[in-house]
Amino acid sequence: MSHIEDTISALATPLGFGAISIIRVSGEKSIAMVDAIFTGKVKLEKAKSHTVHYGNIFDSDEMIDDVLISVFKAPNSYTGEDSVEISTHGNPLIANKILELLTRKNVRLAEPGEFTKRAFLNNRMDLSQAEAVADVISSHTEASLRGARNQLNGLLSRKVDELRMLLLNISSFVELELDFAEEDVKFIEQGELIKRIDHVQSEIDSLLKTYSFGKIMRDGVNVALVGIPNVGKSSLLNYILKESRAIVSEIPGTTRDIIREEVSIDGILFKLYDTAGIRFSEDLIELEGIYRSRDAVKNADLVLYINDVEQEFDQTLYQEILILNDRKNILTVLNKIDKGYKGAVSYDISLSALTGEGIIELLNRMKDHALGNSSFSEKTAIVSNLRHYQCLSRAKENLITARDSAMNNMSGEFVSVDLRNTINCLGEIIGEVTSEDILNNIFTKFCIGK
Ligand SMILES: Nc1nc2c(ncn2[C@@H]2O[C@H](COP(=O)(O)OP(=O)(O)OP(=O)(O)O)[C@@H](O)[C@H]2O)c(=O)[nH]1
Ligand SMILES: [Mg+2]
Repeated sequence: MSHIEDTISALATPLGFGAISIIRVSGEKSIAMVDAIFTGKVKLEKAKSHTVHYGNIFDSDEMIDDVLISVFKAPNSYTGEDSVEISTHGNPLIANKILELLTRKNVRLAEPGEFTKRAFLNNRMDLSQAEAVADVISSHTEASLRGARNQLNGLLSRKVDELRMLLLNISSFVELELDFAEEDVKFIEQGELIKRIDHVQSEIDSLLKTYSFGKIMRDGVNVALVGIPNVGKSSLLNYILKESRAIVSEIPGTTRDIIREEVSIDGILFKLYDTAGIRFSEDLIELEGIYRSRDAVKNADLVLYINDVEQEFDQTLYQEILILNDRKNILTVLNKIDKGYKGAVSYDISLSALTGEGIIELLNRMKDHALGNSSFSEKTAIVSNLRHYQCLSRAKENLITARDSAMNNMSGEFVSVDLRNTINCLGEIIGEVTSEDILNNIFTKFCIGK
C-alpha cells in the first residue's frame, strides 16, 4: 500500500439546500481530526469500523450542528484509509463551516477525484474501475449506466488481466530459452508459440470490436435529420420529442441554426440534430445554416435523409451526403404519407410526422442501428473508453510484431521485447503501468468529493 501523509476533506453531496449534506474526510489522521471538533457519547478513535455516531460539531463553544458520523477504518473503506463521513443538515453554510473547522485542524481540501485516486493507489480498485466510477456518476441513460457498472464490477479488468497472464506465460518460455541460449534447448515450439499468440490476438480483436457498441452505450448516437427544405424535418423532431421544440412552417427555409435535443429510446441515448434544409440560397444566414447542416452530416453516426411525398428524390444531394458521411449510415425517410404517395422511389421508412404513422418503425430502425448485430451478454467485457481502446490497439500492434518475429525465426530477444510491450499496453488499461500524467488526466475530470 502506498503511503499518503495528508488528510483530505470535501463536500460529497451537491452544494445547496437539501435534507442532508455529507462531508467526507480521509487519511491517516482523519478520525482524530474529526474527533477534535466533535462531541458525542464515544470518542471516534475508540469506535469500531463501520459504525455510526450521533453528536455535535463545535467551533470552540459554539455548536454548529448536530450530526451523524460514520467511521470506516483502513483498509476497509472507499479510499483504503481511515475515513469519516459527516452527515449534517443540508445547508451549505453548515457544510462550509465544518470544512473550515477541519482546515484549521490541518485537513486539506481535496482535489477533484482525489478520494478515488487514493482508492486506486491503495489497490482498492484498478484504473479502469476508477474511471468507471466517473462514468457511473455521469451516465444519463440506463444503457450507459449498465455499461459503467459492468466496468466498475471489473469485467474488463478481469479480461485484461487474463490476457496479461497468458502473455506473461508465453514470454516466460521465450525468456527461459534466452537464458539457456548456449545449450540450445527449446521450451516452446514455434508452432505452439504462434498458436498461443494468435489466441491472445483474437481475444484482443473481440474486445476491440465491442468498442463501437460500448461508445454508443456510453455517449449515445448522433442522428442528423437532413434534406431539402420543407419536407418536415422539424416536424419529425417535434413528434419524436413529443413537444413543439422547433419552429414548423409551410415556408421553406424555416430552420437556420441546428437544434440539438436528446431523447432516450428504450434506455439508449439519441442526440437528434434538426438542420436547415439544404438548397441553393443567396441569403447569408441561411447559407451559414446550410453549411452547418453539412457539418452535422459529417459528424453523424446515423443520417436520416428525409424527403416528402410531393418532392422528387434529390439524387445529387443524396450522393453528396454519402460522400460527407464516411460511415455511410444513412436511412432514407419518406414523410407526409398521409397525403398519399405515387412516386417510384422506394424509401427505407415511410411515415407521417403529422399522424405519427410509421414513427415506431423509424425508432425501431434507429435502435437496431445503435445495437448493431451485437449480442453481448451481461457478462461480456465491453470497451467504452477511448483510452482503453487506444491501449488495446497498441497492444495489438506489438503482438503482431512479436508474431512476425516468431514466424521469421528471429532471435527470441525480438519476440520477448514485443511481448513485454504488449503486456505493458494492457497493463496501462488497469493502471499496472502508469504515469503521473495519465493519472492527472483521468482524475481531474472527476468532481470534488468523489
Ligand atoms: N400533411 C403533412 N404535413 C406535414 C407533415 N410533416 C410536416 N408537414 C408540414 O410541412 C411543412 C414543413 O414542415 P417543417 O417541419 O417546418 O419542415 P422542415 O423540413 O423542417 O423545413 P425547413 O426547416 O424549412 O427546412 C409544415 O407546414 C408542416 O406542417 C406530414 O407528415 N404530413
Ligand atoms: Mg425545419
